[in-house]
Amino acid sequence: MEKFTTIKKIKYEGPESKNPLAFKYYDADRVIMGKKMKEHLPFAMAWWHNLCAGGADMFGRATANKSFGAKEGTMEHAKAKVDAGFEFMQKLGIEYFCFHDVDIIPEADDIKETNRRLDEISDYILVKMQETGIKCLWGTANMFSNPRYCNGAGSTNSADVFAFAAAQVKKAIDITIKLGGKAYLFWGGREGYETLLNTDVKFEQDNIARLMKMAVAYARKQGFTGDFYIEPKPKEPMKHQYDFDAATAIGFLRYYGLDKDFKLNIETNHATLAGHTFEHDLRISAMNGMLGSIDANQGDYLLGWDTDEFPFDVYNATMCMREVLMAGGITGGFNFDAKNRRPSYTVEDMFQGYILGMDTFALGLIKAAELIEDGRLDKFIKDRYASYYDSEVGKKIISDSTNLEELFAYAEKLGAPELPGSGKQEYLQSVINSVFFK
Ligand code: XUL
Ligand code: CO
Repeated sequence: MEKFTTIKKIKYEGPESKNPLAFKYYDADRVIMGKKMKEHLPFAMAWWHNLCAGGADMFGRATANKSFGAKEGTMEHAKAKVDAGFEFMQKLGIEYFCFHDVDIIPEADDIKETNRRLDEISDYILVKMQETGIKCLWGTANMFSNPRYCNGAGSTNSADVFAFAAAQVKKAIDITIKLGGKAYLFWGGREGYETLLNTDVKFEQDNIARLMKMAVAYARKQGFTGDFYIEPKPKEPMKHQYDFDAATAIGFLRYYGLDKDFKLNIETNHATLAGHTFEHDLRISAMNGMLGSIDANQGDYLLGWDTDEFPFDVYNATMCMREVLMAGGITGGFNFDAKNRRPSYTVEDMFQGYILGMDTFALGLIKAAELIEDGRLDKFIKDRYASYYDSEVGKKIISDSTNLEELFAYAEKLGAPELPGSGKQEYLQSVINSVFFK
């Protein structure tokens, strides 16, 4: 039965359109730099925000009704969410979804019953996938909401809780494989600490790696060929989280020999919480060959927490798409890990959040391609390092054929180098504006 009876299929109407339920920039089949927009931008729906969360916060209960006509906490409700989710994705032309195990069913007190429910709902989801052609981008286990994970999952001090986490990961991998997921994700929300007074950091990190290694071994044994992802985040809910940012997660993966199986899922608002720009964490991942996927959202510069807003900042989306284009695309997708603001509680708001996000990324793609075609930024960067390619000493440095003694003698002969050339930040920023508003 149709759940969103007031909403028709969302169409592209172009920038002149004033229709609040139409795309202004996302034109799925428009070709940019040789590829269709929908191929550049494999969008995904986040099951948890879109189908589960009603806008509750620490100070008040939900404003949006996500019952979809069924009693919450029942399997009927779980199925109603599947129906609503697939109708929602179809109406928006979204081809992927991402889920946590407990987003798709109400968790039972007993793991056997939880797993039975997961089997039942994944059968139901599979049918919908076959009917619609919609695919699973990634699955994950929620190992942060249940009180048993108050001290973490892989990093917990309790061996029984660790074993329970392992069981949950096994089942979440089974369901992800069953749904043909492209990747399996770890977001370590509680994998961190509140105080070093009670924490053995090395012990905890060793155990997180053990859990990840077991996950890889198990999934590969089942024939899973997709990527594993770590989604870095510096804090919230824990004060200090081990997967702080891209650089930290890459160091961890290399140290434990997990870097061949894992890539990173970079989330805008997590990068900014770590004190970086979004494009910084994308660049660090890409240059290490580990840019896997993106959780697309944005934070609020006035607030110090993860607000998970729908992407609106076109400059930011452009810088993201510039990184993605320069990296040759991503193998994952763009998952809207985003939620409506609490006072935006209607069905139209749900659709308009996604329309905003998809249009913002479409604009980002268009503008990033224009920046690359304009060429001034790339040329400036190339020229900036020219002394390494043009001079004898530069060539020696980058071909690893000199040493401190030789450079010492060179410096003495030189007396003092000239200033290294202006960084021209203000000029480059004006280039961006001139490409944006021509
Ligand atoms: C939390 C967050 C998660 C992960 C999946 O900040 O981003 O929703 O994406 O667990
Ligand atoms: Co996320």
